[in-house]
Order: sequence, then C-alpha cells, then structure tokens
Amino acid sequence: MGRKADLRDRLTTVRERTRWLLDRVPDEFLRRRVHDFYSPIGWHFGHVGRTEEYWVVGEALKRPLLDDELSFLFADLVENPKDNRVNIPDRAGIIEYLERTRRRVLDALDECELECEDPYLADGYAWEFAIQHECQHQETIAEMLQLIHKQLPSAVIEAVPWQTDLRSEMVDIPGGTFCMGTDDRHVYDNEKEPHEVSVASFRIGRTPVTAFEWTQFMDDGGYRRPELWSEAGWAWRDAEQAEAPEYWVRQGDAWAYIGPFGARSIHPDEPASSLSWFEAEAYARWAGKRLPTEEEWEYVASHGQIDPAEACHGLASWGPTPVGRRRPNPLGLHDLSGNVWEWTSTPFLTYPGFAAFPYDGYSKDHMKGAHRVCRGGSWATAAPILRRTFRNWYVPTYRQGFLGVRLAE
Ligand code: AVJ
Ligand code: FE
Repeated sequence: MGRKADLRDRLTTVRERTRWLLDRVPDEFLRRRVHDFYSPIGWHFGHVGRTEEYWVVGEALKRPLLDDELSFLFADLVENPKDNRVNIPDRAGIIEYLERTRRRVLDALDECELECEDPYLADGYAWEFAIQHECQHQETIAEMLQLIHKQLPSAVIEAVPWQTDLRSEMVDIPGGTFCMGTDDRHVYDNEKEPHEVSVASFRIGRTPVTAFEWTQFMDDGGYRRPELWSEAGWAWRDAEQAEAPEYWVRQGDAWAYIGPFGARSIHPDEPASSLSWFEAEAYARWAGKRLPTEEEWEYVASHGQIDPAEACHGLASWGPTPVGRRRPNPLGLHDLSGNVWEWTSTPFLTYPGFAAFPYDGYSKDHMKGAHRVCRGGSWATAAPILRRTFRNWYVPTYRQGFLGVRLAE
C-alpha cells in the first residue's frame, strides 16, 4: 500500500473508534464539566477535528480554517478556558464539524506531494500527528466516561472470587548501556533525540502490581499510615480522603470497578489501576521497594520488540486483563506494553538535543518538573501510540487514568 493509502486507511480506522466512543456518551453529559481537570467531554471530539484541520490545512498548507468560531471553541488555548468550552455545539453539530474538517484533511492528502523537505508534509507528518493525537484524546474520553459512569446508576454485577495463586516476583536485570529515545520522524518531540544511557543492575517486577496485592496494602492500613507516604503524598491523601484506588467499589469480599462502559468485577490478578503517583509511591514504600526510573523502564522494554498484537490495548476488553498471561519479553517480563500505564519515579523533562515540534504546548510547556512520566500504554491505548519510546505524563495527584505500578529495587 502506498503511503497516502496507508494514511487514509488509518485515519478512517481511528475515526471509527472516535465515533464509537461518541455513541457511548449520554446527551446530558456532552457539554458539561464533570471534573476540574477536564473540559466537557464533547469538546474532546470537536478538538480532534480542529487539531487535524489546524495542522494539515492551516500549518502545512497555510490556508485559512473553515470556521473561525468553532476552530476557537475547540482549541486548547488559554484564551478559551475550560469553562468556556461548554458553549460547543450539540451532538449533531459536533458530528458535522468532524465530517467537514475530515473532508478538508483528506482532500489535502490527495493534493499534496509527500516526498518533499517540508517538515509538516514530508512523509505525511501532519496526518500522522493527527492520528496519534486523536488516539490520545480517545484515551482521555475513555477516562472521562468513567467519571460519567460514577454519576449514573450501575447494574448489579457478579463478584469474582477474591482468591489467587499468583505471587509477585522480582527479576534480576543485569546493568548495561542502550539507546534511549528515537529519531523516527513520526514520534513526538519529547521522544527525541536518541542518546546512550547506562543503567546499573537492578530488580524489577515480572508483572505490574495486581489488584489482589493492592488489597493487601489496603488491609495492612496502607491508606491510614502516614509513615508510608511522602509529606506531599499524605497531604493529598488527606485532602482527597483516599481509601482505595479511584473507581474501586467494595463488593462483599471482592471489588468492583466503575469503568468507561459501566461497573464490572475486578479480577484479583488484573493490574491495580487508577492510582495516583502518590499512591504508587506509598505502595512501593510499604513493599520495601521503589518505583523504576524512566531509564530502567525503557531499558527493559528495549529487549525484544513491542508488538501491539501481543498486548492488551485498544479498548478490546472492558478493562485490563489478568497479568502474566501474555508472552513475556526476552527478560521474562510481562505486560510491559498495554494493560496499564506504569508510573516511573522520573519527572517529565527533555532529552539531550530536544527541540519543541510542532508547538511548545505539546511537550515543552509541561517540562517543568511537575509531572511524572508513565510508560507502556494501557488497555485503552490505541496501537498507533503503543511503542517503547512513548512518554506519557501526569501530575502526581492524577488518579483518573488507567495508571498502575511496577516495582523496582
Ligand atoms: C500527554 C495525555 C498529558 O491530554 O494533555 C493531547 C496529550 N496533548 N493533546 C493531554 C495531548 C495535546 C496530553 N497528555
Ligand atoms: Fe489535544
């Protein structure tokens, strides 16, 4: 398949999933803010259309956008604060806007020569950016559907027996030197430039921490013992009155999870998720271990190839799947890719040779040390952004994502 046909094909596949998600948003939530962190959920849908038109038609082709008012309303700009974003059109208007912007993006693809030097056009950079950007917002939309389901009545669900033979295990990793990051044209700016990194010998969990293990932490008073928490972590726990991971609901001896598509029973072997960085840190202290660094994470992930077909990803299930059941990498580690994002101890900062592209607001503005990096992708992450070098980042109080933890020592 030619490059243009490949882009057209993948743009269409990604959009089908966006529309599938839109069908799962109740009308009454479309234009409402449900949480401080987030814009109204409907904004995210229009925003993917606005973003692709902006980069392809506006920046690459240097042409005016089709609708100034909607281009503004769906933009992530300080002049358009989240409270203003409730003024977006209704469902039919959002769908129409998505269709009109997509038409222009595809027409531009037909028209352009991709074998050129222009940084936006060469090998279809702007279209590829649009695909990956849409995937990221799909995951945010899935996160927001959880917040919505928390406010809806949930069906009665059958409890899964709360017992397991799975035991956590640490794997010895001999130190070494590897190439961190990449110079692939289509990755985000924060994944560049490739550079050599040395890692000392360490140990890392064969799998992420499981839900069953998390309940052992809770049963041992994990959420009530300040000595397990950093000062900032305890202040957060206290303010939040956190007693369990976000979206966990007790169900007799077992637990249920309010997910993006409704409540479901938690399997004891699934990775613990919706954890803030502070919770992950407290758990590690309780276990007598620590979080891996970002370098350690990418080092272990650089052994073998990441194959999306082998990973739990892309909303193919209703939540994460039990750990340790998929093919391990050559070091014997399971679930590095997909299932849940894994918090690292590392602040989100630049690599040597970093240059912001295509705009400061994607990465650079967030590289001030306030965010921690998480790696690997989740069950809600789409294949186009499932890769070894992909860096995601959140503030340490963020517990709304599909975020888990793998221990190191
Ligand atoms: C990397 C998930 C934190 O959602 O703010 C989407 C991704 N950047 N549009 C975010 C992003 C611009 C970003 N995160
Ligand atoms: Fe965005």
